[in-house]
Amino acid sequence: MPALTSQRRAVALTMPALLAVLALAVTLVRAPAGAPTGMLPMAAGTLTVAQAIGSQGGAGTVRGYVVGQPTAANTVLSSGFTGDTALAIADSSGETDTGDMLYVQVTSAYRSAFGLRTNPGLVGDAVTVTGTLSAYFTHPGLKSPTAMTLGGGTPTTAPTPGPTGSGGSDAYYAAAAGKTGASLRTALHTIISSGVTKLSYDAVWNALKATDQDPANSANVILLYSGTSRSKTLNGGDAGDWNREHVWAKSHGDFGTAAGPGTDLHHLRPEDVHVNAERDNKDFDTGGTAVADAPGNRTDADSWEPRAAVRGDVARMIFYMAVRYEGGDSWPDLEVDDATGSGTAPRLGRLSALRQWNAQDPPDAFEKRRNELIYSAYQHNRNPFIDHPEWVGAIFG
Ligand SMILES: [Ca+2]
Ligand SMILES: [Ca+2]
Repeated sequence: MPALTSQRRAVALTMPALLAVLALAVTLVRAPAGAPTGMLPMAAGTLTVAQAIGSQGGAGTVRGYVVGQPTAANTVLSSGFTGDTALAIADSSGETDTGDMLYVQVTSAYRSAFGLRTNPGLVGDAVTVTGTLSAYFTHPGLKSPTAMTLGGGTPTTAPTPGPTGSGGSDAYYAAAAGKTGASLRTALHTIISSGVTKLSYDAVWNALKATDQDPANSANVILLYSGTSRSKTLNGGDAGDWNREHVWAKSHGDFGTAAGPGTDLHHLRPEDVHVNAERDNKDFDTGGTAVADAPGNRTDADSWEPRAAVRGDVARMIFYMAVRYEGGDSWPDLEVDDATGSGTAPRLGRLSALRQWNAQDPPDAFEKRRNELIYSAYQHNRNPFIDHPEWVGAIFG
């Protein structure tokens, strides 16, 4: 978090100089007065956001920093994104004045890569967009994009090299670079425990409605074990409702629901009230009989085997908890063991099954999106094992 913040500040500080150069370049190559804007040579004609706001009408290419999601002429969300159809870009990555932003329409072809609901980590990144410079949300805008790319050929800061090249999260893990085993574990514990915002148990309801939203239906959440898509409004404690499943069962360490491990979004998931009660506080392991209302899951007296699509997700949540909570604060030291039936001890197993599941079910888009959203909008820490599943072997191997 501190590394990212200072990096973005550095980007913002260099912008006036960059703008001066760009403005000069555009002035020098600008077509004769009266020529349509669409006739500007593409290579040299990239506009700043300020220029695009002043050049509405015709086609153009604009470069700016993603600052949020516009929802109305004077409203731009900077977190908790609700859709993939619009971006606000600005000449400064720290811009807060909507008057200095350009609203960019994100058409269906670009939503999976540039929609903020799907990619909340784009905030602060530079993008270059080509399209029609015309009003969007009754605000200066760019519509019907024909090209959208990250960056734009004028990098202002070099990215911090990361351990194994994980794109946007490299800077976050800089202090873990080159480490393995116990020293990697210690570095990750410090990284993921720094600058964390702890949620109240009540705030978890709304957070889960965002982090676990059904990609195919924004009115619903996906339930972890059963895989069911269910209305966000059915959160509660009655039959047919969904509630807050603690994947690291809260009796294993008896940490309850005060702000801390019991409210940590990285291991909390929506689940059907009845299925949640069936899983109870069992450890995770392979085997058992089929669970009727959660297809693909199996259970026996002391263990639960999740459906194949979320086995890796469960494993990475458990490994996160073991490294996040090391007993140095007021919470117990949570540890993974290779057993089941550990009762109320701060232990959860079975390590051998969890390692296997991490390998069998690598991080998917849903899991990565929720990690990004928890980082950008809620807790401001990440699950390292989603970004680097190979670190399970490096620490728990
Ligand atoms: Ca999965
Ligand atoms: Ca621990």
